[in-house]
Amino acid sequence: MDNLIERLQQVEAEAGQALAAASDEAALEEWRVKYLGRRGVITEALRGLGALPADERPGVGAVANQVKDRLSSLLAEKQEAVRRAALLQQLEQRQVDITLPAPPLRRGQAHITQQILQDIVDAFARLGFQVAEGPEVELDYYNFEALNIPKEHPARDMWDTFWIDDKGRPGEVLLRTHTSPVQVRVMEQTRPPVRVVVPGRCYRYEAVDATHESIFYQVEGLAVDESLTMADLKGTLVSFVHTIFGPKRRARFRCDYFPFVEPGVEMAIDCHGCGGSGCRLCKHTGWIEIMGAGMVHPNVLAGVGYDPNVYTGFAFGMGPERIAMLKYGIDDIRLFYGNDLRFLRQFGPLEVAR
Ligand code: FA5
Repeated sequence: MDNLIERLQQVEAEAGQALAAASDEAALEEWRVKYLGRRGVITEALRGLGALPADERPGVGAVANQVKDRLSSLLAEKQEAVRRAALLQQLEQRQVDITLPAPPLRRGQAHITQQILQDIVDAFARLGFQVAEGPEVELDYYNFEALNIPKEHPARDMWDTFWIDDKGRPGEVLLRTHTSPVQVRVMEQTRPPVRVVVPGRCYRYEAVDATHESIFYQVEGLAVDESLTMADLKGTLVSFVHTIFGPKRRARFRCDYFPFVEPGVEMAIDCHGCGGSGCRLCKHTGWIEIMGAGMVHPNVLAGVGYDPNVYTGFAFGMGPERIAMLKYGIDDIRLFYGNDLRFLRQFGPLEVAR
């Protein structure tokens, strides 16, 4: 028994020295197989165990296990040291110059539609307008009826509508075709004076082309007070045009029809392509229409409980994509929502250094 234990101690000492000399992973593996492997030196040394009397075997077995455990933890330590040394060496060989500037990062930016919406809203905020919003899934009542467009009225044909099949309420729920219903919602909630702009998404069952999308934005405007006139409407909208397009743009108002205003107008600006002399862009008229507007119809005012004999107001509605198209010379509205980054990245910071 003593012999065996001595032999194990001898093996342990020898193994310790061998381990100290091993300096890479291959040598460590070789060492492991040699000393701790199934056919290794320790297993070999324990061959004689069977010849010992039964009561001595556990004592020797325990010593053997302790030796194995110690060697195993020595191995683990050494493996860690070797790995670390290899890593250090690797780092030294592959030195990185941390003072080099990093490659530029692309920074995100607001979508062109959001940018122009912000510009439009800012232009009106300067004139004292507040921002209001309303639901995109709207009731027929707000989208049409309260705007002086009763059921079966032919003016409904002006808006190709997506109807929503709401259980038990056929023909009552729709995707709003314009932001004008928010006029009514705002007036229901407030007393005059009112001055709001309403940016928001609208939906129409359109044949999509270069100037029509089926999902697009509008910005509505509404002002109601005791003595507002057409002059206020014109002054406000001309100021808006100058803020967005520059002080040289001229505005033209002509009669138009919308059931919820009386009188109704369309506003056009002189064509930036030709300065008003006529070109392909303005279809040789010299003018480009940018919005519908008018004095709020007395029926609409009365419908929300405003006395039309006391209060008057003006309202307008424009397509911000079209405003952006004119401002930036974009010739197809489908570019806005085609998710083509080559187009979108033109409207923001391209790259900035970290
Ligand atoms: C209206 O929707 C009225 N609610 C505007 C209004 C408000 C008039 C208040 C009077 C008082 P219209 O259908 O013309 O009007 O649309 C207004 C603007 O929305 C258009 O000039 C256009 O710029 C934009 N627009 C309309 N349909 C589309 C479409 N399919 N795609 C993109 N823009 C559109």
